[in-house]
Amino acid sequence: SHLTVAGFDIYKSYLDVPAQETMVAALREMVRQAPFVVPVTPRGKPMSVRMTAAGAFGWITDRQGYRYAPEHPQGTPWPAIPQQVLDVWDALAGVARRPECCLINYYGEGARLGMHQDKDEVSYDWPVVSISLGDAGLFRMGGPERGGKTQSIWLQSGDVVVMGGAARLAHHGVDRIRFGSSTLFPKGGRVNLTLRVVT
Ligand code: MD3
Ligand code: FE
Repeated sequence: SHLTVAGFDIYKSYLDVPAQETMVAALREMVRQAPFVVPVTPRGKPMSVRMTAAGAFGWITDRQGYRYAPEHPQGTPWPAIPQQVLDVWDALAGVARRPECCLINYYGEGARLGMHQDKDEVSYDWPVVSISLGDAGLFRMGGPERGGKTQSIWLQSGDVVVMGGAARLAHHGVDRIRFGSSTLFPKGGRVNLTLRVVT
């Protein structure tokens, strides 16, 4: 239950429970301004994950394709990335750029995210920082090629992952969540915040 991929760093329980609760309060405010949507793949298939975003750009997908967009599909600007979230980036990414996108993924019962690479950013030179909240999720990580060997690890509430270097272009996904394994969200589920430099 340990991942050995160059550039993959996991900070178990980086956020304590009070810090997670503060982040959930900020999350509720973001979602009030920018509600979760059902993303649809370019081929027209609805994804099981619900998505929204904060920052200058949000990652969206619909029949038009995958892209970073300056507005929510409802036509409003994305909310600002909360300072508490930027503080995690500053502490762990240690780079000159600030994230321009905080993608917010919600996993309800049965939701998953298929294996993919994050390749819609202009540069892959910047790390990606991921914050897990709520129910545990089984994260799977492979290498730069599709269909290679993979390793899996459970990400728990408060865990933070930093992907840089070779890990930045690794294939990865979320196979399943342990619905109801955390009490952070009264109705259950997992939220992942992913911070990225996009331009
Ligand atoms: C490894 N999210 O939003 S976060 C995504 O838990 C995404 O919601 C997953 O994959 C989630 O694109 C995984 C951890 C993560 C994020 C980005 C990565 C791992 C990564 C980029 C490169 C390599
Ligand atoms: Fe990803």
